[in-house]
Amino acid sequence: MSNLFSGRSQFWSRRRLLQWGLTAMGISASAWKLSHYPVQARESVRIPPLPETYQPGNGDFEPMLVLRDFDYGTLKQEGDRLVREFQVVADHSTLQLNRAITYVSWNLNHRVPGPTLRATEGDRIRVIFTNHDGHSHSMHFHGIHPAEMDGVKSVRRGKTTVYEFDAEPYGVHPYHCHVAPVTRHINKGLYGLFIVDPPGGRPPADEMVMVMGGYDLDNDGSNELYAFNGIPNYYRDRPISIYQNQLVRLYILNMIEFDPAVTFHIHANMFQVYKTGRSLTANEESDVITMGTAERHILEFTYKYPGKYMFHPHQDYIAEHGCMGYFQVLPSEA
Ligand SMILES: [Cu+2]
Repeated sequence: MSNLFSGRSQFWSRRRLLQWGLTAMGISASAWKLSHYPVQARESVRIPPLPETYQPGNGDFEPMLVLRDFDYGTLKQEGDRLVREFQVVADHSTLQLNRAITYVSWNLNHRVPGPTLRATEGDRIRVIFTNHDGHSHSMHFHGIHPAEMDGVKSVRRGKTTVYEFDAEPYGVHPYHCHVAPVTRHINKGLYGLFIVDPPGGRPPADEMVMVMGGYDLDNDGSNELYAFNGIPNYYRDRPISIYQNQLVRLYILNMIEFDPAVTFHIHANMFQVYKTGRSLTANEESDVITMGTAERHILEFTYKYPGKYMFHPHQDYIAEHGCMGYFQVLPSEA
């Protein structure tokens, strides 16, 4: 953990860890801050503290923080219009994927996935995108917007471009670099989630984000490693604490290139599926859902019994090469 704060993402890691009440010297069981949560959710949702034994990873960013980190941007009043402004920087950094393998990722705001941008349907959003990487990149959003905001034009090194449009429709949308070869730019780490909340919001829940990605380490057109939120096996080695009998809302996105589709499965439970986040009532109930590349959903579930439960894609090769995690369900009275 000595190099937790090393390198270019020192600012991000330190700031985030401090913000969440953690320190580099010893991760305590301080309560997670709820400052990023919508007002209606803050009052009734409890986020478990990190276990006393929690050890941060040795990389540039903490997937445990990425999990519940939502970027609502900065609100700006411009005349009679309110604009939600986001800052996104493309760059490269070396990820420690496991004890043996380091990998130069191309990423946004020094993390893989990039920031989870969040707005409410109808908000005017402005994304100020600056490219500090040596390669040209862009940000292409899914959702509805004018052609000139579609993000398929390259932004060269040192240049800034602005994407501005109304957030619509409500749902869960990916964004990703759209510079050719797109597969490579996505595989290197240039993707993330754009959550558009319905005007009335959703019921309170412990909300979290998981983005599934792959790493083609040797450029052979297939992935050797996979991950939830950037680092292989992170949540296998550091289970995600949740509370028994409390609703979990999982925003999940498959951005794995080369494999045509993957599933997502949770153990010992069922989830409600809100396809593409485009409805306020569930479309179906299951314990396994199939997603092609760029498909995403909201999954809601509540664990009835305390204990430790796996989640993973049911493609076992992918699960056994990094896409593996656990929920640690704590008794509700804990
Ligand atoms: Cu790119």
